[in-house]
Amino acid sequence: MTLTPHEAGASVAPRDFPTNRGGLCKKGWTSAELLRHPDRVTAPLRRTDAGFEEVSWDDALDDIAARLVALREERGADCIGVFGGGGLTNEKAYQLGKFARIALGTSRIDYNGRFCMSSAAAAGNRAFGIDRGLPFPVTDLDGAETILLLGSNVAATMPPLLGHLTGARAAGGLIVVDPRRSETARLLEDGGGIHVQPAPGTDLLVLLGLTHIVLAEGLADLPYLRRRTTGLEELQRSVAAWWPERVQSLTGVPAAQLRTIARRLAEHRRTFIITGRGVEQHADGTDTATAAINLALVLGLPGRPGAGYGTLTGQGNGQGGREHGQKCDQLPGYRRISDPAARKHVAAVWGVEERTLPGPGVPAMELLGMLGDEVAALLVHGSNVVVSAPDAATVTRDLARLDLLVVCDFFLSETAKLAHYVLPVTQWAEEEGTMTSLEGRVIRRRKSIDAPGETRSELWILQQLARRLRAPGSWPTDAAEVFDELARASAGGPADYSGLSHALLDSGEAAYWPYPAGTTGTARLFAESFAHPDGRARIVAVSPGAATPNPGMTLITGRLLEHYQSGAQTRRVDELVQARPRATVQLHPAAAADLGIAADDMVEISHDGGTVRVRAEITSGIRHDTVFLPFHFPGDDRANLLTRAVVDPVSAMPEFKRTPVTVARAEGDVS
Ligand SMILES: Nc1nc2c(c(=O)[nH]1)N[C@H]1C(S)=C(S)[C@@H](COP(=O)(O)OP(=O)(O)OC[C@H]3O[C@@H](n4cnc5c(=O)[nH]c(N)nc54)[C@H](O)[C@@H]3O)O[C@H]1N2
Ligand SMILES: Nc1nc2c(c(=O)[nH]1)N[C@H]1C(S)=C(S)[C@@H](COP(=O)(O)OP(=O)(O)OC[C@H]3O[C@@H](n4cnc5c(=O)[nH]c(N)nc54)[C@H](O)[C@@H]3O)O[C@H]1N2
Ligand SMILES: [Mo]
Repeated sequence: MTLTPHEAGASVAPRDFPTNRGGLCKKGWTSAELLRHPDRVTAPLRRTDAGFEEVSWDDALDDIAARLVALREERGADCIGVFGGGGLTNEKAYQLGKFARIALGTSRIDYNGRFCMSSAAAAGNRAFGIDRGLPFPVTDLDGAETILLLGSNVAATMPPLLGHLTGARAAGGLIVVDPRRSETARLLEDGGGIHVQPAPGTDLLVLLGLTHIVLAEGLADLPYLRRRTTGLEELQRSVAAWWPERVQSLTGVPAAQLRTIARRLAEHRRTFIITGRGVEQHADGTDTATAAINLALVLGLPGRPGAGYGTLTGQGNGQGGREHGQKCDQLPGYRRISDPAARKHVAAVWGVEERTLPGPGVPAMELLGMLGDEVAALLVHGSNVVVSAPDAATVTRDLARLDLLVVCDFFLSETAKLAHYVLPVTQWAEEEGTMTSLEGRVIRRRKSIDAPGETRSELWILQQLARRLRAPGSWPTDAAEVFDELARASAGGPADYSGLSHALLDSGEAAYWPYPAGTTGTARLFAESFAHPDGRARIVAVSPGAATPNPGMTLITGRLLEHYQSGAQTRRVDELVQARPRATVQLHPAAAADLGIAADDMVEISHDGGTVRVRAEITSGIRHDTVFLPFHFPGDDRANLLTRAVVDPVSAMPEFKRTPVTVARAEGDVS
């Protein structure tokens, strides 16, 4: 039986989660439309010379499996790549990691969280020994007097979170660090805080400057530092030379503003430091997040009631998606695949010999860089890399060089259009499962309507392929059963879910991981100790390296309220397309005047062979040396035609937010 979303009661009602506060952003209100959208793929598709043709599941799966087996025999299992997504449920993410390792036998799996959470995750693991985006319930923010929000535009990207910032705003303590007067920075126009506008990519210097002031003015929490951290002396040495005037000359942030902020952060006890993609998606993103953590540690925030440090995880399951084995170096429970004890434990749960598990693979950009060469086949689950990966032109070219590209999606995304096979999968309201929120809370997702046509759950697809590949292990399609196995596999790991089950979550209990069997979970981390063996946080001294501003114009990229990610979904919702049909570039009036560009002129933005032509949106809300493009649009509007595969050496996060570009009025434009 097939019900319309309305009949099934699946219209998107605001859910009653504390992260949500009954609010739902614009894209949320309209997402029910996507469940029965005419563009939905509802049968397996095979590419032929004449375009896609519908085929039966058996034909599709038999052929895919046969081609995978042949490639594996000829070239070894590592010639097969798997690309996952942070939108997958925990169950699907877990099963995908297991499928790669024991059904395909490949080490080459990674996922789009590499573009999203990897720098903050690497910094959190390094400093605290654990990576949970917010190590406290999001409602803790409600009582804040001061929140330093770096590179995050929550007003557009996480509107439900705004309710938790009103306390800090009312106290005059919301500090937004963004080269643009973003929607979030605009909240401060009626008082309520400070907007700091550094040159793109210089946040590390701003943070070193703030830490310098805190230490120099005797504002540090020395008893906390002595008792709970290691590495203070090295930090003192590393920030000594970053006096505020020097920071000002490189970042454009006035020294007086830096002093005001440092004092404000230290004066109040209820202080939070929060980072977003704006400071993390850089070639020094891990060090910048580390500098934010160091500042938090110097102020004694992590673990102090009503205070803390955190990062705002982005995708639907951005937190859970990074815990259960989609990462190239990871086994479930956030364990390292190179750790012999973890390998032994997980191999036993999977019913295979430890020696058959592959070792670490390569991170996303390296994996995409192998397409058509070392990697001959790619399975994509929940990412639209043609639009969202840096150096998109190269990625697009190389996808077309694959012997086999299989994309599981609900729509013919720009990536799916290049596939040999597109396999239609269920959407959120059509499947059971769990997601883990940005505060580490595991939440049930329930099926409320049947999926259309021949659509299948990814758990079923993985089972069917595993059988055809004669894989060891069990491949249940019931999400509750998969969750139980995930829970066992995670036992003893940093992200321990072993005390959880669908039944327990169904009881409505607020469940925060780590949740080992026999406990009731962990709403707040770090109250007593950090997750390193000695219980102390590591202060890792970081230095700016090349973090000086670009001499010319710098492109930053990011999001609009109306669109989601690569736009594969939101570009199909009329209301959103009408509101934002195409990309426009934000440009400061002074820069526009210098370049002879007027509002709505066609502008050419170029870097290293890549060019984007879009209309100009002139706004005084951006620095004169900076331009902004949203990355949601396909074709020649793709911001990622300009970004390059430069990555952070620790996290392998690409640099999405600091591309040197030239900007010019497009020749022959007569608008
Ligand atoms: N509407 C909407 N909401 C979304 C998404 C979406 O696509 N659309 N995506 C979701 C996902 S996956 C994520 S990860 C989150 C991301 O959420 P955010 O982190 O809020 O998103 P971004 O727009 O990428 O970047 C935030 C801000 O960083 C600023 N910025 C750019 N460069 C720099 C810099 O060098 N320094 C500083 N300090 N700031 C800089 C930009 O101007 C931008 O305003 O949003 C989630 N929510
Ligand atoms: N220039 C620039 N580029 C960026 C960023 C930036 O700020 N600037 N941000 C980066 C960030 S933070 C992120 S998270 C990425 C996001 O970019 P992508 O990884 O491309 O993410 P989505 O657009 O959400 O793509 C998800 C695709 O999977 C499908 N999908 C959704 N759910 C499922 C599912 O359960 N199963 C399957 N099989 N498919 C599903 C959707 O229909 C869609 O086609 O973009 C990154 N790229
Ligand atoms: Mo993201």
